[in-house]
Amino acid sequence: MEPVEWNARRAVLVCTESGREARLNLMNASASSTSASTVSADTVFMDRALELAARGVALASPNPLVGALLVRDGRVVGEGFHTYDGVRHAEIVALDAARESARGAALYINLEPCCHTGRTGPCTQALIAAGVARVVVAMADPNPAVAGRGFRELRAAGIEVVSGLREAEARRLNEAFARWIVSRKPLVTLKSARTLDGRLVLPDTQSGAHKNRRISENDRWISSPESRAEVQIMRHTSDALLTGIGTVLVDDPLLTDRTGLPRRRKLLRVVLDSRLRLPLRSRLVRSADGDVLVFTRAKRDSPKASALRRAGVEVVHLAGRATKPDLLAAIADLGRREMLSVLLEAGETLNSAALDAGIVDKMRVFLAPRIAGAAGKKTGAASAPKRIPAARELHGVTMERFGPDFAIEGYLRDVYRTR
Ligand code: AOF
Ligand code: ZN
Repeated sequence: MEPVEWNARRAVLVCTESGREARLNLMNASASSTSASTVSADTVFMDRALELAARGVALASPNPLVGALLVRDGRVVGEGFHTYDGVRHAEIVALDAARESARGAALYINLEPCCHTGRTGPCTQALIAAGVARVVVAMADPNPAVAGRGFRELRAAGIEVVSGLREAEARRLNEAFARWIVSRKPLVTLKSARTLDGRLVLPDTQSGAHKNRRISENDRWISSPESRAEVQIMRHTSDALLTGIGTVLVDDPLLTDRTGLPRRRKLLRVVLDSRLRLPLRSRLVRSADGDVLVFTRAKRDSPKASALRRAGVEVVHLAGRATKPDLLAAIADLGRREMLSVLLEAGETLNSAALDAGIVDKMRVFLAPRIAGAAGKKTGAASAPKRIPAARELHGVTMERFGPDFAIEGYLRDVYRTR
């Protein structure tokens, strides 16, 4: 069986790794509505390029997800995808596989070929030298070093260039790269799960704290097993996970990527903890292995900071007077660490602070058709606003079902348009 199968109808990627199935929900559910019977050969090959690109999930960052194939006389003569450690760009992997068969072939690729020298030479020149006749691309490269110049170089060499096929899917696939390459800030996705009476479900309630409360297996979770599996996929496709100390104290979450799928860098687990209250005995600290980072305003040389460092936690001091860590500074720091995507899994306080600070690009809310009732204490409730500001509208809103739950997703920022 193919390790990754592109399912255009449902606009999801089904990824099978060592018998394990995981849905990689990377595409916009509404973007791909073309039925299989009406797609052109070009579209079929572009879907293959997208499918190849998605194999680079968690392996390509901080580079984009790119897949490419070379087709001659209707036959695939070479294909490949980019991983950061593999260094070679996708089109070069495909060229190397096709060798002489590349002459006169068509290249299908989800991202504009580069024309600059970074860790590798310009792909445009390699394609020209190999005698590729036609290049079909889904989207322009948002990287300012390329941004259209790749197309111009290919056309100037007499290569036919077609652009824009499956563009919506391609843009969705590389939205985190687009956000980061232009702004040097990660794409931040706020994820939360709620009951129908609006109670917040904390990120990872299978914790010691909850075990002590003697709640039944069914009541420990409010969102469905299907939703929880989806959240694991969301963690897998993210470079970092951000939470607040409140959530850690209440819930003692692990916050790891447990999909079992390969990743180049561990999911960086980040806690905003202005007073450095993170318990040394928390599961987060006990499992720290170069992948736990705390932003704090506590003194750099405090005994607690030293103890956390000895336990393998990176403690980063945020300067300034405010009592709360500066969200913008934390996000900028994560961008400097080449974190393209941050998943925010926190309580009400941090969620609303993040929304107010304008760091949230995208939201995904899982609604579980259950009622917590009076017993479902509201966790970390933010104080009521003095006045209700004009509500912001999300765009590109889609909805998906996970078991009995509905996941509603939308964007607060067009990452392809703004800085
Ligand atoms: C990739 N993989 O397959 C393609 C990319 O530092 P470098 O040399 O790896 O260049 C990275 C840039 O190359 C990247 O930002 C993007 O603009 C362009 N195209 N990158 O990592 C690929 N085709
Ligand atoms: Zn390249």
